[in-house]
Amino acid sequence: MLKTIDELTQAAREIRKNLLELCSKQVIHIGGDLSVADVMTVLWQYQMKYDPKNTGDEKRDRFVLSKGHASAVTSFNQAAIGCFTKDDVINEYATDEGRFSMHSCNLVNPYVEVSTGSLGHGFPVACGMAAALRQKGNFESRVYVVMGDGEQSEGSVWEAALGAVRYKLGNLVAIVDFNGLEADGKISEVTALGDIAEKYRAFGFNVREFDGNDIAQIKENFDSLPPADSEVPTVFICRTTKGKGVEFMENQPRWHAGKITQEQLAECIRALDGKE
Ligand SMILES: Cc1ncc(C[n+]2csc(CCOP(=O)(O)OP(=O)(O)O)c2C)c(N)n1
Repeated sequence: MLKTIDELTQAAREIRKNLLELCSKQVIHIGGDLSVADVMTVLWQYQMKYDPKNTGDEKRDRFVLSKGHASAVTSFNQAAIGCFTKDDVINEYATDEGRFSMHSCNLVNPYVEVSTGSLGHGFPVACGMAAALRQKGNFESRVYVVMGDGEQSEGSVWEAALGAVRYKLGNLVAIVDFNGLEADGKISEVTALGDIAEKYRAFGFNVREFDGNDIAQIKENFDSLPPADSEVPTVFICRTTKGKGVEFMENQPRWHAGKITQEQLAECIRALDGKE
């Protein structure tokens, strides 16, 4: 596992390069992959207790990608910790026999705990997993779940939030990738969420709000999580930029999903390497 902010910053850059390479071959949900890339890198390559060689370990942490369309950024992070290779992801993506596609599927990929894609479903399932762990007497494992801000308009999210507090799921860490955009435009114009942090606080969550594209802030918030055997669920409201790291994609709803040309790929890689 990685340890320092420098290592994690470099790793997040590699994840972005992987995403862009794949995006030059296939349509992927690039905007929301890039916004959550820093959080996912710190989560998978630093924070989570997860051994790819022992995926049935009861003591492992669980991960649920509730915004299931961010499958590519998940797969590349899983590749980085040895579940498979980066080239496996690129070569198999969206092929008939492949393990990787536009949404995460556990029928073909054993490193996916729960198949997702239909928004609003992963979070309730994650709450159920967290409740089951506590009922089975496992007070060591955590359940991490990543949601989108657009996804917050699903009613099931708020039913699950009620349950998370009611069942004292201190082992639950919900992460909202608050990039301000969903597929059709601005959150504030599609389904305004108001003060999301205040809403979760009112439900009874331990709320942290920070810059979700700042590796140091992300790491600090993971480092200071309450113990897994505590009784109040945590939510991270991560302020991010959709398309982060690629200038022409940043804050552009058009880049919710798409494909880039080889010329664009070269331009993006140069920019990420700081040569422009
Ligand atoms: C129930 C459901 N409705 C609609 C969609 C289609 N859809 C896929 S992604 C998306 C936008 C989601 O926005 P957000 O959660 O903010 O994700 P991000 O912008 O981070 O990619 C929509 C509406 C879906 N996958 N599931």
